[in-house]
Amino acid sequence: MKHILFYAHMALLFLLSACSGNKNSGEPSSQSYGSPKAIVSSQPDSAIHSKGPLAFGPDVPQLRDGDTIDVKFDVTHELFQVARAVSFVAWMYGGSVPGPVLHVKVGQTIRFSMTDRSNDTMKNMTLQMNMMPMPHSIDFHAAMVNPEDKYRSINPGETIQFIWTANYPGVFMYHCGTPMVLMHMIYGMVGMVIVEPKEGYPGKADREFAIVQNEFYLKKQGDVYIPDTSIARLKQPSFVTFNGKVGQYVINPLKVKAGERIRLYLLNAGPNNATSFHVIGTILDKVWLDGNPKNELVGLQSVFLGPASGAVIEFVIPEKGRYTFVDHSFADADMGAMGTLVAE
Ligand SMILES: [Cu+2]
Repeated sequence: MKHILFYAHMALLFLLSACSGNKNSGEPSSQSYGSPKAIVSSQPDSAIHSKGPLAFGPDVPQLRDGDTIDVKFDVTHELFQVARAVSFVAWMYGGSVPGPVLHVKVGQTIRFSMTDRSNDTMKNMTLQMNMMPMPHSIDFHAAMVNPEDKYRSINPGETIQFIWTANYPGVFMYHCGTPMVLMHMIYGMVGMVIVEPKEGYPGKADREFAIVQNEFYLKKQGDVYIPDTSIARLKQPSFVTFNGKVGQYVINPLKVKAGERIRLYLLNAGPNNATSFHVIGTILDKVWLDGNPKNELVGLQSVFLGPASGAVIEFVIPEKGRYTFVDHSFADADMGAMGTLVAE
């Protein structure tokens, strides 16, 4: 009898462990590691510069169905305006700073393609901007692949293609990893990937926004500005922004309604400084650190994120009014990391 009980007990333990998946990570055991070698070719793979479940913050792109998702965003060098009368030639993913938000879910495989078009766009620019075509690359923090292969630099005119599978839910960063990395990041090469849990984020929100915080380090040169690596090394930003433009949501507030539950996907792209994100007039009801619902914190006045950290933040708008959101490290708010939610 004792033996039967022992075997029944072991069988139950086995069944329980099989159901709960990978005990080490707390994530399902069906994770996918690595992928076939990246392909680099000397031609653009199409005339289209971007495709996939992409949108520019504060918009959150729609998820797409299917196990494999085609995603493409190319690199260009273009003039970008950070603040009134402050523009510089930025290095962009998908034509903006930060790059587009990519939205996928756990288990989906991303078939990614990127052409370095820094040579194309430069043809349209004046010489005094003094900008050369440049090798670039992309590093997805949401992927688990060999960085020497997938995150390698490609030359102007070349295309890199590789696949990766989303294993963990979260709000992840992507960025250019071409040396000098600090320089490529302060030129604008950062962006957000939202990986939803397979079954979606728990609960329901009335409204969603995606916000990337990042720093700009600029000095004036002629009529335009240029990023300055020496002040970036000192970690003394010229501007700190939400989605790339100083105070843009003070000028054009995000519209919400009293009583609504807001879900914010927040990424601190840095590259150097932390953020202490706070919404004046409410409390952060739920915070999933790095966007994984297993990392839940509740009732926070602010959420502190170092560079390359993200969070899903939910809060309720208690009543009609104007709710300012800031990096509560107030030097950063003063340099542009400030926005407004207007509740009618
Ligand atoms: Cu780059």
